[in-house]
Amino acid sequence: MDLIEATAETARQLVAAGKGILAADESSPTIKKRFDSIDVESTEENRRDYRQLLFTTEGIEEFISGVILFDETIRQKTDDGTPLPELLVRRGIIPGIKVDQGKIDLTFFPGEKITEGLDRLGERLEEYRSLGARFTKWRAVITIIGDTIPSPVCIEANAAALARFAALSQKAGLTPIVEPEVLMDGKHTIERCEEVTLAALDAVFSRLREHRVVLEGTLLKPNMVLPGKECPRQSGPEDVAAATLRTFRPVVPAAVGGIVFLSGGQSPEEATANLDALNRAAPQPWELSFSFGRALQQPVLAAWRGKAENADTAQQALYRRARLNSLARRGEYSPDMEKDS
Ligand code: 5MM
Repeated sequence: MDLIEATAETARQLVAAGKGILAADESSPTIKKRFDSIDVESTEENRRDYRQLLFTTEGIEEFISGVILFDETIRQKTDDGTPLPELLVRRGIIPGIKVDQGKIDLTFFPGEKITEGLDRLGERLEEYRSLGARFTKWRAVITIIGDTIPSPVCIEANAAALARFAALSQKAGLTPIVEPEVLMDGKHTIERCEEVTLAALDAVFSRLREHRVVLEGTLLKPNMVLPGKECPRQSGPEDVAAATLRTFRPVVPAAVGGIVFLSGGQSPEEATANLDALNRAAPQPWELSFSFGRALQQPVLAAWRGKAENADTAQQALYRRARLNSLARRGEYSPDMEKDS
C-alpha cells in the first residue's frame, strides 16, 4: 500500500460503523482550564494520570476508533512503562496527533485568529509517525461578530493553512483531520452560522483541491450549524440537522473520507442528540461521526476530580458517553437513555 492509499485506509477505519474519535489533544493552557474547573493542579504527572485513565477504560474500543493526542501525551508512558500510543494500538485504537501550534491574532483584523504551525511541519510529521501517530489534526478558529466578522481574509488565510497542513500530512502517510471551527460564542442566529459555515467550508474545499489533497484520505471536522450560545432563539436537533446538512450538501464533496463533528461547547446531551438527528436524516453521501473533546470528557472530569479512588466511576462515565455517541452515530439514540445509569 502506498502512503496515500494508507491515508484513505486510516480514514475508513476512523469512521468505521458505530465508531468515532476521542479528542484528548488539549494544549497545556486548555487542559489547565479543564483541571482548574475541578480543582486539580495541571502538572505533567496529573495530565498523564488523567490521559492514562481515559485510555485504559475497558471496552471503549467498541465505540472509539481513534484518539487525538497532544505533543506531550504522545511521549508519555503508562505506570508499567508502555508508551501511551502503544497502549492505544494494543487495544485497537488508532493514535493521532494535533500538529497545529495554536492560534494567534490575525494582524490588522481585530477579533480574528489565524492558526500557526506550518514551519518545519514536514520534519515534525516524520517524528510523530515514528512515535506511532497515523493521523493528524489542525484546528482553524472562525469567530462570528456582527455582519463583518469573519472577514474573507480570515477565512481564506485559515483555509490555505489547512490545505498546506493536509498536503504535508498525506505526504507523510498520515490522514489529516481538517478542522475549520465556526465558534458558537455570541448572539448570532442559526442562519448567520449557516452563512459563515458555508463560506468557510467552500474556501477549505477549494484550497484542498488546489493543493491536490486526496479527499478520500482526508476527514473533515466541522462545527454543527447552531445558533450562538447567547442567541435568544435556540434550535432543536431536527433544525440543527436540517441546517447542517443543507449547508454541507453543496460544498462538501462526497469523496471526503468522512465527517467527524466537534462538540464546540454544547452539553454532552445536546451534542449526542444533534449527532443522532444528523444520522436519522440518512442516507447521506458521507459517514457522519464524532470527534468530541468536551462532550465526551466533561462527565469524566466531574467524576474523577483528580482522585485515584474515583477512577472507576470516571471510566464508567467515559464508557457510557462513548456508547451513547456510538448509538447516535447510527441514529439509534433516545434522550430517555440519559436516565439509565
Ligand atoms: C480537545 O480540545 C482540542 C484542543 O484545543 P486547544 O488547541 O484549544 O487546546 C480541540 O481542538 C478539540 O479537538 C476540538 O475543538 C473538539 O473539541 P470539542 O470540545 O469542541 O468537542
